[in-house]
Parts: sequence; structure tokens; C-alpha cells
Amino acid sequence: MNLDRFERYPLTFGPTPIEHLPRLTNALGGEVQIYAKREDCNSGLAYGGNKLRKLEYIIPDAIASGADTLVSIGGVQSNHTRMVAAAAAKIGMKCVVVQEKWVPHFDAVYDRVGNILLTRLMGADSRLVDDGFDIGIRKSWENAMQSVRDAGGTPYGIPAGASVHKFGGLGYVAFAEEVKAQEAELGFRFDYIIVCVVTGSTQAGMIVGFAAQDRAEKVIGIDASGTLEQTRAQVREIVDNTADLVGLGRAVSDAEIVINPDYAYPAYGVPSEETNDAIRLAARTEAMITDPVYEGKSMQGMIDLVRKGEIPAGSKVLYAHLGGAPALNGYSYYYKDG
Ligand code: 5PA
Repeated sequence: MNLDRFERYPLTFGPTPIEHLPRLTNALGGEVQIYAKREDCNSGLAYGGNKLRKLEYIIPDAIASGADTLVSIGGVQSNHTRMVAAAAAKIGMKCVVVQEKWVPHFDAVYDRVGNILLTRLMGADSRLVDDGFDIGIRKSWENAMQSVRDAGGTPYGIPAGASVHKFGGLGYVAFAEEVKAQEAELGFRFDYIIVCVVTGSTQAGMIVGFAAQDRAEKVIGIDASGTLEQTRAQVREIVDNTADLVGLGRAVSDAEIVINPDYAYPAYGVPSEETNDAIRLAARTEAMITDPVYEGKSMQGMIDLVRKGEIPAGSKVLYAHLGGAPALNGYSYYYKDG
């Protein structure tokens, strides 16, 4: 397997820390040791998060294309569009982001605070449109690309979550190598890796990386999309494309793609009572902040799998914290009493 032949534009601090979470471990019975890999603290660019590892492999292609404007898409509180706006600011390009109404959530300041505030602050042209949730290629995104051309600019398109971009899966392949090196230092191996999945390239990259170590089925994706079949199909496609690109040298089987759909309810972007309880527990035991759209749901999933014994006693679990905390500002009413 070879990642070195792909150019990488550094946007992160480098390898992210792994930390033990002793109080969360004890709150869950103390039989399963919980650790977190802090992708949420991976950069000084606008609070960082998982998208930056992906963008590190995409930005060189954008620069080489001669583009002057990055164009991308997400929901109103998209972390991804925040990170594209950050990358554009950092490399001195313009940025247009389409923000769709992906979430049936009504908060007076939902489109003024958190991610979208930061996106605007970094100079991106943020365009609110009415379309609902869909992780695929969107007409509104194609329209935005055309509007840049019509204005005499040269757009470079980055799809939702940077996922179905040809290089979208590369960023998280290296995650597996990084974990392996950190395990050597820690002196043990993790039994499970928990990761939130929506547009798919984070988990898909991890699957390819861990497949090279023959343990991809230990990566448990917790679906937060609520559209499992589409997410699973997209992960499958990105796994195959990425495995090919890096020369994995074998096919990845369906059994190596593990996605649990049980925690996405009631809808994408809407937390359940159990999601909010999980967010509170992580905050109160470890001061680790998770959000109601993504990480709160994977936190909920991990907590439930430990409590039910599906993650057996004696296991060591690595929770991949992918970022996303700025969205909390758009959900203030849920947490007005803590
Ligand atoms: C996102 C995605 P994937 O989309 O790669 O599956 O990652 C899921 C995920 N955690 C997990 C956080 C904090 C995320 O932001 N966010 C999207 C966005 O527009 O922000 C792509 C959906």
C-alpha cells in the first residue's frame, strides 16, 4: 500500500493524540476501557475536525487545476463547509458553499451561529437553499459551480463531506497507520474503533487502512444519516475506489464494512433523548464536547454497545472524535438547563 505518491497539503498539526477517558470508563461500569482519538483537536484552522485530513489530499489537486474558487455543499450547520471555507482562506482562494435545509430543526438563530457564522467570517459566500437532506451530488451544487463560471471564475468542486471526490478516501487511510504506531507506544491494541458515518469517506478510508492490518471489521460505523442504504452504498464505493488508488492489493469484503443503524433516530440532525444524555455524560465525566448531529450519536452508540455487553468486558475501545462542536450553538434550547 502506498500513500506517499499522493501530494499532501498540510492543514493539520500532524498525528492526533489518543487519550484515556477514565471517568467515562468508570461511568460505564469500568469493564471496558474507553479511549478517544482527538481528531476534533487536529488543527488551528477554525476549530478543525475530520474534513481537514481529507482536504489535505484534495487541495493540491485544486491548486493544480488552476481554480480560483472552491465550491462545496452541506447543511445549514455543516462542519464540512466550515472546513472548506477555512482551507480556501488559508490558501488564498475564494469559496462558495451551498447550505441546504438538511435538518428539520427550528431555532431562531440556527442560520446565524456556530458553523455558518464561522464560514461567513472566513469570507465564504454562503448560499442558503431550501432542498432537504441528501448525501449525493446535488443540482444546487452544480448550479453554484455554474454561477462561478458565469461570473468569469474557475470553480473547483468538492462534494458533500468531500466523500465522492476521487481522493476523498485517502485522508483516513493514514489514520490506521497512525493508530498502529500509537498502539506500539501504548503497548496494547484496540479491540474496536467507533466512528460516526454519514457521507462515508471517513469510515471508508479507515476501512482501507485497517484492512491492510486485517482488522477492518473492528471499525464500527455508527450511522447518523438515517439513510442507511445510501450511506452503506457510498462507503462501499469509496472503499473500492480508495483501495484501488493506494494499492491495497485485495478486495474488501462486505463483512468488513460494519455500519450500525440503531442510533440515527429520530432523523439526521435531530438528537434523541438518548443522544442528549450521551452528550451530557461525555461532557460531565471528561469535559469532552460532542454535538447533536454526529458525535453525540456515535457517543450514544458506543455507550449503548458497552452497556448491553455487545462490546465485551475486557475490551479496549477507541472512540474517533471527529469534531463538530460548533453546531451546538444552533441547538441551545435543548441544553438551556444543562
Ligand atoms: C461528519 C460529516 P463522513 O461524512 O465522512 O461520513 O463523516 C461524518 C461526520 N462527524 C462525523 C462530524 C463532526 C462530521 O462533520 N459532516 C458533513 C458536514 O457537512 O459537515 C459531511 C456531512
